[in-house]
Amino acid sequence: MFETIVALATAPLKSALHIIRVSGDDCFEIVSKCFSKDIRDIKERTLLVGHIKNEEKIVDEVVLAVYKGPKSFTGEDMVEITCHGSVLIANEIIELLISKGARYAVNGEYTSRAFLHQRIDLIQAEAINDVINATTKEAKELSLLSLKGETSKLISPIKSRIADVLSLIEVNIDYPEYEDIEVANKGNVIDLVDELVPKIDLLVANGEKGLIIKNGIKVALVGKPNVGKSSLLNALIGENKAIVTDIAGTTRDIVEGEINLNGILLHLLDTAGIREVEDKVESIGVNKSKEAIKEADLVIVLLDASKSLDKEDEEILELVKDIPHIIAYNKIDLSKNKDIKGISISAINNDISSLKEAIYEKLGIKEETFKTPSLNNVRQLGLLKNIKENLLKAKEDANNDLPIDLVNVSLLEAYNASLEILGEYNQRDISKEIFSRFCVGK
Ligand SMILES: Nc1nc2c(ncn2[C@@H]2O[C@H](COP(=O)(O)OP(=O)(O)OP(=O)(O)O)[C@@H](O)[C@H]2O)c(=O)[nH]1
Ligand SMILES: [Mg+2]
Repeated sequence: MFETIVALATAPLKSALHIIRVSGDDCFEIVSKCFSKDIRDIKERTLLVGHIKNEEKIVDEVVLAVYKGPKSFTGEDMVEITCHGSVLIANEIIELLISKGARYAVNGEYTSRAFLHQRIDLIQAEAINDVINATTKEAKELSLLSLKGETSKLISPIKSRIADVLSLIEVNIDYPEYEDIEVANKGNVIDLVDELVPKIDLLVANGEKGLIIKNGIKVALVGKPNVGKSSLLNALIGENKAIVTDIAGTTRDIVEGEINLNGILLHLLDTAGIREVEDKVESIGVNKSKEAIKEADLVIVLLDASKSLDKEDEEILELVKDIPHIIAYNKIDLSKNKDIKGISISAINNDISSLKEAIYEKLGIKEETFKTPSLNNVRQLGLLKNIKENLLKAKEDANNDLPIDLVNVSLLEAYNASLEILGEYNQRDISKEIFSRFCVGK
């Protein structure tokens, strides 16, 4: 029994039109109570023009898109009411539908219904959110690939290969009397793990890049005072957001900016120059800079090309040594020392292209990465790593000659994690897997 839910699908603002979605077992019944035509017997997807009526009073002239389940987004009987774009009208229609037996939907409920009715898997459900929240064209396109089911296809073969070996072992354990079944041995497990682990490693690497395309990265600009960090932030974002002066210690708090670098969103953090200070406010700023280093996905260490490296620079380089970083020399226009090795820029002259290229290169994103479907959220990546760990455990147990039913425990864990990626965990039926592969019941 699926209650009938109703909600506004468009933003609650004045606009040309609004769309109200209704979905559930009594959808057609409820809509018929307030529409000028009876839609209860509609069997095919159709469009109808008519009036929404509260008893005899006309509320609005509308277009109804009627979807007979299961051929609808949710998989249920569903109606989309397109009305005029006044929030008052939309609310009046929603209230009317609620008075006739619908209830207001909670966040994500239409998508969760689509998942429950197996119209989409969990990866696709997550992708719907990603498409809506994408902040770059590239992120949106990557999420659309997941929505189309391309990402789900990456995990299905892995799930299926684990199921092959798992079911072979289970059959051996459960039906030892059958002689025409291949005997499961540790070789089956070792071959499986050797085949799948490199594939999983590739999926993880692609997924991590997909995560960068979707969410962008945090980039901290750090260095001692006066090297030009705030000038660099301003040059990167193309506006004078951060205060720039020749006084060391100008920036006290983090100043944020954002740019789209060839399709990757960079969340930039300009920080206070790091040095030993007595001043209370500045020292709080310096602590914040150190925190920013720890939180950043990438740190740009700025050095002054017109001066020699000193102890303060060395200390900052020490702070970032275990964090992905790029070293860049600023104020190259002042530098008499022409043979600087590394990236050299001049922030105040907007001569920063070599740094932008270095950032992009460091991310390892290629043209084709944008078109490569990937398991690119934290949940999916965590489960992928879980599959790998369990496969490696199964191989270790097999190599240690543990009984096959014990080796099987980790294999089953890996299989369950692959189901969980697709959101199929609760639908799992291992016996179905077994019987689909073997004629055990013959
Ligand atoms: N010649 C030259 N001067 C620069 C360049 N970049 C910045 N400056 C100057 O260096 C001084 C310090 O610049 P800021 O951007 O405020 O330096 P900062 O690293 O943010 O300094 P703090 O906020 O004090 O840590 C200013 O006078 C800038 O005009 C550059 O590429 N060339
Ligand atoms: Mg500054």
